[in-house]
Amino acid sequence: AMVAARESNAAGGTQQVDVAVVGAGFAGLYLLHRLRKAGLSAVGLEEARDVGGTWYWNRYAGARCDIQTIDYSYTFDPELETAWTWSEKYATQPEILRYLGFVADRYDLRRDIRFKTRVTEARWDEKAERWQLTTDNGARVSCRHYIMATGCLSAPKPPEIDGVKEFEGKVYFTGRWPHDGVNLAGKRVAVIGTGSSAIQSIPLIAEQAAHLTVFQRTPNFALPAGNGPAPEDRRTFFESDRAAYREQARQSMTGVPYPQQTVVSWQLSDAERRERFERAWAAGDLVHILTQLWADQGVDVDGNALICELIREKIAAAVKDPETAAALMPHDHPFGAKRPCLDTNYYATYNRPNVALVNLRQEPIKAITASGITTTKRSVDVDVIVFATGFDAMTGAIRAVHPITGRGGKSLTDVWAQGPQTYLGLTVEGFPNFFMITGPGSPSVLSNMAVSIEQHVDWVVDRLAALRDAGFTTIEPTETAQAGWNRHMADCSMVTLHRLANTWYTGANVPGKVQGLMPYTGGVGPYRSICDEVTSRGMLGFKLT
Ligand code: FAD
Ligand code: N01
Repeated sequence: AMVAARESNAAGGTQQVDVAVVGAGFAGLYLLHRLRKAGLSAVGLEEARDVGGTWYWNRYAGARCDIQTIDYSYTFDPELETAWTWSEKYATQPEILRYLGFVADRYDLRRDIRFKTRVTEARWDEKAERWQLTTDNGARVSCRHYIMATGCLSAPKPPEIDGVKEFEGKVYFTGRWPHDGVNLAGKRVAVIGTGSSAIQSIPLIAEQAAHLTVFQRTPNFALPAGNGPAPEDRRTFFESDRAAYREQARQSMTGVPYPQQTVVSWQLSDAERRERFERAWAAGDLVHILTQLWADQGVDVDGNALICELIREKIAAAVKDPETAAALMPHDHPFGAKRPCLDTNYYATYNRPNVALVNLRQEPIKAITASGITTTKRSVDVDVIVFATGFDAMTGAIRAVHPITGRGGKSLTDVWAQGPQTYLGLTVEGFPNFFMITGPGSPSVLSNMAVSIEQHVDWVVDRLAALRDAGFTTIEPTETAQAGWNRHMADCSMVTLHRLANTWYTGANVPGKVQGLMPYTGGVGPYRSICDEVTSRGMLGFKLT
């Protein structure tokens, strides 16, 4: 059927499949594998030249995962787990990309993927009960189900600074790094941004460049990565009972097998709190320090402030110049309300003679000029500008397909004018047979994404197979279910501290974007139970026809 479909397309026809999967990252690859096993015909449509998604595009020096790779892996096939061993606690981007290539080969997935193909429009044809997809290279696809596995952090944010076009030097985006690398030797370099991408790349850029100037608007909390071999305790737990290890991750709050803390901060003495903190700091484990210090750290501002203070002490100790150290200390958000970063030589880099920090809170950028960057206080001449300015997160890649037209000619842009509305973060009322993997309203970016992606994909593919077997052709959430999910999202968001920070979780990083916490804060395990309950109660909240 695939061959026939390809041929019909070559002749200017439309490829007919059961399911179109947009994106060939972690999510798209697993979808294609599961759909094939379920006996559904599928095509993958991917803008890039190869698989990998995030790990295809983000090739800047220093790019790594921040969830330990032992956890940031597929778990659906025990044989795959024994066939691949990670070399480090936090693998590099090239290694993760190799892994995804290995997975694509192992399950022979590339043969169903059309690369260099960007989906530009999607329309629901009510009569045919099929989606019609348009792409930038003229290929057309008609599918019963349309699944966007387009990524939460895949649409780079434009620079939003006047004059970028005037600049006569080289400009790079961390999220679109050239494949053959960039030689910065002898160059004067500017990095704009101090999020995770910047914090990973700055130490390596500083080693190469003649001079580096970092332009910081908002400081972030960065924790020592302590990279190296996977830690003994986790490896032992994993090796002793792999199935139990994975199951604990699936039922956990963040998708990493850690228990719920029960001791709250005020039950501990100063010394006990410090002891816990120092142990976590030395462990170099983002999830540990985010969830395991004390039970109120993520839900109570006072319990949280204790940690902020301890981290600021560490910054003061690491950075020699007191003014630079003070500028690097976050004061505007609770720890964890914004994604913390992993530090491999980050703070120490500011002790180098060839590195300077410009605090944009004191001297905002006025413009980029032909020769560099001008703030309200000075002009810095540079040869290279690196934008580590982040992404139009969670909804950017979905909204970039425009229009997505559902029932009655309704456009998703209009339906989401006041912010994304979804049921379970997976589906949207008025858009039959449309699914998002890690969409707004799912735990996604607040979790180990590997675990969340597998859960979403399993749930969606199992439902599609069950619908087919029962003779249904369409599935769509009800208005009531969607409204209920949005209320539940809002209720959950009042419990954690995420709402107290202006971040890409809330849309605050993109001028003009509607503000509101986009990921589900109720946790990975509870979310899984809800999805399972929807199924066990006869597809609660869905209309099937
Ligand atoms: P992606 O990997 O983003 O893949 C989406 C794909 O869809 C892309 O290849 C894109 O080209 C394609 N696409 C989008 N729109 C279209 C279109 N219209 N037409 C055709 N193709 C399209 N998460 C963690 O849990 N742990 C980590 O340690 C971690 N580290 C990260 C490090 C970096 C540098 C970044 C940017 C993110 C990190 N993340 C991490 C989040 C990461 O995005 C997810 O873990 C995961 O890789 C997402 O997989 P995905 O398949 O959902 O999306
Ligand atoms: O993007 P970001 P990122 N002028 O949005 C600044 C994952 N990830 O690519 O905070 C000046 O976090 C902006 O300043 P402010 C991870 O989930 C993981 O770094 O808006 N500055 C901020 O400092 C992460 O959270 C890893 O005031 C401007 C920075 O640019 C997510 O991806 C590695 C500006 C953007 O930071 C995004 O991370 C990389 C402007 N006009 C990514 N616009 C791991 O470690 C933006 N900024 C696994």
